[in-house]
Amino acid sequence: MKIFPIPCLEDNYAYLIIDESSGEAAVVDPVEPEKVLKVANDNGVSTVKLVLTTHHHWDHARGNEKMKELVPGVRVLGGSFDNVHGCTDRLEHGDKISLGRDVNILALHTPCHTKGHICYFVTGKEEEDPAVFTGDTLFVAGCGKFFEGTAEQMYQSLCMILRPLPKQTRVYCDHEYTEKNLRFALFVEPENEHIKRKLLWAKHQREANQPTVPSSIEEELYINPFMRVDMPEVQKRVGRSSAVEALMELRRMKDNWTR
Ligand code: GBP
Ligand code: ZN
Repeated sequence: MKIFPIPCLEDNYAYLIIDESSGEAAVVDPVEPEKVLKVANDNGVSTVKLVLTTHHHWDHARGNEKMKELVPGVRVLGGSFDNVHGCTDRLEHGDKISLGRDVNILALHTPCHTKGHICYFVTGKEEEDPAVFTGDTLFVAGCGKFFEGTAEQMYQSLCMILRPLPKQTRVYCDHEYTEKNLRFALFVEPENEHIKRKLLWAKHQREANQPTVPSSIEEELYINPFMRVDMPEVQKRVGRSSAVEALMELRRMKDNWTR
């Protein structure tokens, strides 16, 4: 499979996933449909079969109706509890969808940012690393705001559903927040060399106008404070003694973080 990040709006990403054997494609959160379809055309896509919607927020789902007009017959997938614009197929946790010959997609229900948020775990040929499209649940070195859920739910989503994915899984999130997230991460863990190195790298990437996606699940285990809440040193740093409480406190701190 081939994956193209497509910058949209201010700091969003849509994604194009191509099954090379068939030329069929899926698109993740195509908020600017024309932009996404141009990348598809330029890269030999025969048909866009699927829209994979992570959640109902307008900066992710607003392009769905337009996609249906431009690509008759396209299926629009979205979480059952999320009332997604233009949704044709409501997904439950564990639903499987195939694309072309080699691509398989697994829906992971990761509530909290929104009630019906879905992450998509995508595998291609056996020798290829899998990918996970994490919407606004998991960002590189960060996580989404808790708009429709609790810290308990975000802990489940981040630490019980996403964290156990294969370590080499590539992480494609929906916003370019990496630099700010890493500056916050370094405030939480000032001694963490992985965060320092990643921050330098992220600055270079952005100066060169390049995306900071993908990271990997393994990398997130080293740099993402919200995924590291089980560690005593992180709990200590935020003055909490359980993982869920540390997650709640980290989110509160980040919401008020202005640097
Ligand atoms: C900043 O601090 O840099 N630009 C600001 C943050 C996702 S977008 C903007 C912000 O709040 N972003 C959201 C988030 O979860 N951020 C995590 C973080 O800052 O750590 N959105 O567009 C947001 O989900 C939205 C759309 C929200 C419709 C509510 C509705 Br309704
Ligand atoms: Zn959102």
